[in-house]
Amino acid sequence: MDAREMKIAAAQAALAHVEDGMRLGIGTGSTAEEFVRLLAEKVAGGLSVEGVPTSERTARLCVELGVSLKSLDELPELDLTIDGADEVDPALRLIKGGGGALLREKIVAAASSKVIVIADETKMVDTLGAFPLPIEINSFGQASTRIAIERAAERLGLTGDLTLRGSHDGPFMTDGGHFIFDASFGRIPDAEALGHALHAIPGVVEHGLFINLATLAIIAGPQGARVVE
Ligand code: ABF
Repeated sequence: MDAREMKIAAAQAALAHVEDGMRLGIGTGSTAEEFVRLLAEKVAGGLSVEGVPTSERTARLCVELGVSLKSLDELPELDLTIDGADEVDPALRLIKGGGGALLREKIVAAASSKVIVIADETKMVDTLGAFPLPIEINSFGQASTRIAIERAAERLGLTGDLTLRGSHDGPFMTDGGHFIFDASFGRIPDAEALGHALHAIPGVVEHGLFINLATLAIIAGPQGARVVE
């Protein structure tokens, strides 16, 4: 199986958890997009679900493929969300936000009774942190927010570069109009403590540590998909 086939295998296994009539959070990223394609086939075959997308990018794909959408305000409580991740540890703590949609992803996940993470096995790690942690920030006062993040991380024994995401055209802007720092702290032994410390900084809108949100993960490898819960 190549990388894309593993993503499809994880997405296929997740589709088995989708039932007729469900209110469904729909994730962002290439693995979630494989899920949307498979879901759209089921919808074309008669499955009825109402989807809440976690990004404008996912919303566009759903519309293109005929998956019916509602806003989270129309459906404030969801049965199930299916989304990708950048890293998954054995306790189902996640790093998310590589795709830039972490704020909506976290709001949608928190509004869901169940959250299924779909990923290929390269995303499984013993300890989070090899993937730079995305931190969504308000653009106002970004230099002060940077210093506050660095100091908070240092108090937890973490150091590393914070890179403002973007290109020569300017900073990357999230669907909510914010910026993202990608923080290369390396291994994060206490993700809960870092999460609390980041939330205490006024300029931090949200961070990509997803703790106590995932119900189970479907991890696909060359031999097929397995469930971690
Ligand atoms: C979203 O997409 C993210 O939270 C994560 O950053 C990314 C994973 O993308 P992919 O499935 O393309 O690796 O789920």
